[in-house]
Amino acid sequence: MLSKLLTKNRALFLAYDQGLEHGPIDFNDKNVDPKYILGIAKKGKYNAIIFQKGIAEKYYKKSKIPLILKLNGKTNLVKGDPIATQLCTVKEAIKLKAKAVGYTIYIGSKHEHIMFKEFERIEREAHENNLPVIAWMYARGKSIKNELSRDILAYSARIGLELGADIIKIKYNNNPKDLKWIVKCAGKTKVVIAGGIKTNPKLLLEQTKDIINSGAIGLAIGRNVWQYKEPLKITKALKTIIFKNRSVNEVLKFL
Ligand code: FBP
Repeated sequence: MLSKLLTKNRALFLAYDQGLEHGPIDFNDKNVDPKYILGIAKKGKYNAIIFQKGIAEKYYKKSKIPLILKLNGKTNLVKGDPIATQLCTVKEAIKLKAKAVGYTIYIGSKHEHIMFKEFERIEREAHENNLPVIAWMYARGKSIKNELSRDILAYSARIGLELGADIIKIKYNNNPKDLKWIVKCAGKTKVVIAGGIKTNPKLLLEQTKDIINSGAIGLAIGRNVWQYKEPLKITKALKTIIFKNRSVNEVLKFL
């Protein structure tokens, strides 16, 4: 099921669901346009692009880049323990020719049981239709003291495995030793790392190298690519580390 989404068991996905999660505050005149993002995904030959339904319906149609359709989401306007409920069905994802579906679970939130239940139903339907499921596993809510602690990240990873996710997407806490343990806890569920807010490009490449060396299969990254002044340059550097196992020094020349 996963082979269509991976290259040599590694992956670089381009995430563009921030318009719902954060609002247009993440965008400028260029990257506010989904066509610009599709251009980066195509020219950069990403393994897949991640959209919510509305953008997929209006912009994706003739694209050759595999689509991961996000099936739930929330805004950051509501405070308190988070919940992201289903916004789109597996059937709609199939109609849009998605190659996988994505779903966020806020573990630790007092609403996690609702997301577990919804995830289980979505996952069953997706798997019946040979669609892999990617779970964004984010520990959030009043009961979570530090969402980036080794134990919380490892717990998130293990829940992803227990629930049957094919890939989990988690945050990186900048500690390769922790990530090795986290990847171990995920077992046969593969791990990709979220990009986060825009950071120094050299640091991003160093983190990517550590992430790959720790056993994660790659990145599902957004702002650090499409907010970068030349997204195809950072893409080339990331891909050379992820797929060709090159060092940071070897790829710095691409920037
Ligand atoms: P970025 O690489 O831009 O951080 O995107 C990764 C991602 O998981 C997006 O898919 C999602 O919109 C966003 O981060 C959510 O992040 P958060 O919940 O921390 O605001």
